[in-house]
Amino acid sequence: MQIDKYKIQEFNQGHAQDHKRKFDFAASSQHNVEGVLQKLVDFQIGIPSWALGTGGTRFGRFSGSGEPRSLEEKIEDVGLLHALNQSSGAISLHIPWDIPNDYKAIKALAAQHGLKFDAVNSNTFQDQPDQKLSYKFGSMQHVDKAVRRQAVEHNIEVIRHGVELGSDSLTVWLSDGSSFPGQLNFRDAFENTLESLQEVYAALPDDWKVFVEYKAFEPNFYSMTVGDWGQSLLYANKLGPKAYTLVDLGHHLPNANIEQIVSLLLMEGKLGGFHFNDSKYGDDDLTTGSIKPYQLFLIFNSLVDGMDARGMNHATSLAWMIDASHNVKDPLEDLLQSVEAIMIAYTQALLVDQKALKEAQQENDVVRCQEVLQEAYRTDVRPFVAEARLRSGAALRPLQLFRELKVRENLINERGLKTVATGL
Ligand SMILES: [Mn+2]
Repeated sequence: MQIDKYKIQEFNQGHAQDHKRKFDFAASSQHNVEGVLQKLVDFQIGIPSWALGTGGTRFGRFSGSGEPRSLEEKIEDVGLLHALNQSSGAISLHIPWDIPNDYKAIKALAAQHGLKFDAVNSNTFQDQPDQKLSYKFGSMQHVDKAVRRQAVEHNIEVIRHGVELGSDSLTVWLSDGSSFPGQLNFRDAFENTLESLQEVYAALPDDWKVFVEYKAFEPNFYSMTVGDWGQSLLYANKLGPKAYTLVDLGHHLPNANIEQIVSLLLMEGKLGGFHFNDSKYGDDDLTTGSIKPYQLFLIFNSLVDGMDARGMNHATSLAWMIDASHNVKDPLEDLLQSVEAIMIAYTQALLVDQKALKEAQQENDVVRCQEVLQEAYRTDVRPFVAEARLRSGAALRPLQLFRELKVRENLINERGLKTVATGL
């Protein structure tokens, strides 16, 4: 299914008056509205191929209908999202779930939908049917050099696929660790992992980056070999200038101060990528902004402040991606909600009066500091996000149009009622 441009225009015309009233009101009390709008138009969030099907828990999966059955259909799905919001202009592939048969055709299809290929992701957290050695006791940390070698070769193969598609970064998330005290020697596990990562690093093309993603727990429950930002930063620093830390919102212990983490990583020039989701307890993979929207705003405030301090381009300096999995919602609707929440938090952060905040901090005026932050957070910025969409040819209300056009019903007609997205 493809969404015709005139349908979006027709829809927007129907909502134009209402939008204009809200936008004019919101814009009347802000400076530099044009600057903010341009930043919103430019900002793009990568969609991972594995978020397009219904996720599950380890207790079960309740598959939806009309899910993408192939890489081509996954690209089509992201194309639909991008047509609706013009903010989802990249897709992130997972190897081996998404190995293209014909690179040229896949690249052409993505280009047709206005999509780029974001970071490619390797997978050494499960065994594949044709795999020689098992990752049951880890991959890059493994005591057996042959297992480590296999994991390294897999990552190099992922880079090769990425090069063919025009991607320029590799994300490595390792499930390596231990579930019981004494199961492994922490130092050996770290050194084996570092050596393996160094071999992958050596295979990176000159203009590529590697992102070392950390996670506090799960699937291992006693130790994780890349367990927090400190460990990730250690690897990234030891690897070299092409290595960065990647922050996934759901990969922290409860109540971790993520805004402080991203602030310091940016200060060190070592924040490379970002995975959005939300959580109540752990790696819950819930819709971004559904549980802790204030935290999301505070994180964006640190991101904007930290990127501006280094003169970084908000849209292109970091790899922005959603990393979530949906068990009870339509995955496409969920992704539209996530993108909207990200754009709202980003806009609010852009509206923070950084000068006033700095002054209040210098005077130790704690009350004023909070007022400055919450002034931005409590501003209804939705008309700005909608205006940016209008200007880039997207729908004023993507989710509403998704339902009015009966996108899911169309996909079910095309693909069938009982389809299971490949990969998960
Ligand atoms: Mn992630």
